[in-house]
Amino acid sequence: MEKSKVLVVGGTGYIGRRIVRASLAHGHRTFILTRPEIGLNIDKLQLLLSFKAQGARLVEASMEDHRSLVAAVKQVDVVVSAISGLHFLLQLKLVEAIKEAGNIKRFLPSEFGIDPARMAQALEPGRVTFDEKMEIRRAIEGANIPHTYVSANCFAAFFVPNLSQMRTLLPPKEKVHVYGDGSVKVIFMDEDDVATYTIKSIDDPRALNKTIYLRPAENILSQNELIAKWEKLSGKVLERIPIPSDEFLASMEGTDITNQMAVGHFHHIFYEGCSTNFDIGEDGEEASLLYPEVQYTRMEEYMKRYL
Ligand code: GFR
Repeated sequence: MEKSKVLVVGGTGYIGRRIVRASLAHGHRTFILTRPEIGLNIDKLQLLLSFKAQGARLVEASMEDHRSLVAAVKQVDVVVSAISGLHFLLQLKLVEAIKEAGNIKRFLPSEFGIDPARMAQALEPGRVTFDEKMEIRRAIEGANIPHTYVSANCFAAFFVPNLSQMRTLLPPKEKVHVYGDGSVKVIFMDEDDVATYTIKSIDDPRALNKTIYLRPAENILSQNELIAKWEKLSGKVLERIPIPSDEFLASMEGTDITNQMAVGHFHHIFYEGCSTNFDIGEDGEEASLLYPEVQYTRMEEYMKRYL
């Protein structure tokens, strides 16, 4: 079967650039939405030019120009959005364009985190992440657009080398704050693997109108297991400082909105175990079972580059 032509929206972003690379690597004709708003962001422009040199096609369109979006969508079969959390609701315009164009066989909106359908009780203000994703889902399903939602759980770079410490992306040297008793199971994903599983799902009928959960067995780890792996690799012993749940939540007080959102997200992940505290139901599939051929990166491997 001819491989789908893919349009990536948000293709210069943190996960979007990886989805562009995976799409090219898997032999899809790959188109990247190039927005005039890119302005003077030289890094993004040069990244786009490097993708163009690798065979991707840059498609000029603006989220503010409906006709340009319809014309862009008409050139492809599949649209993958990896728009950043700051602009989730711009995707409503993308849904309108896909609805009008009528040719899209699969639309993947910008998800790639915890399953928002399970976060109706999430804490303020971080709940906005999940509420906006659900608004996009309602628009997609209201327009009967064929879709796949990818719940990728925790991007390793934000949660693994730092042993899930907040406000840093680097390993702690002496002390490590432990959430509760550190035993809650969490799923960590190498970002390149997230992109691989995403691209594998776009032409897979088993993923049609389903949520694909990325839950590879060896990456389901507690914070204690993460700390032990790092201590083994680095030869260091870290002093553990337990943080009870209420004390952690209280740390929201008086901090900026970004930190408040993150504290909420961390609480759901590391105290409630929201990435692992449920069984995948009828509306879901697990990626490493669908695609066992993917040699996903284990977290010891991921940590080695930080030694
Ligand atoms: C795992 O799924 C999610 C993760 C999700 O669905 C929504 C949000 C998150 C992450 C955010 C990713 O940007 O939770 C926290 C946030 C990342 C972040 C890490 C923000 C502030 C920090 O201080 C931080 O410390 C590493």
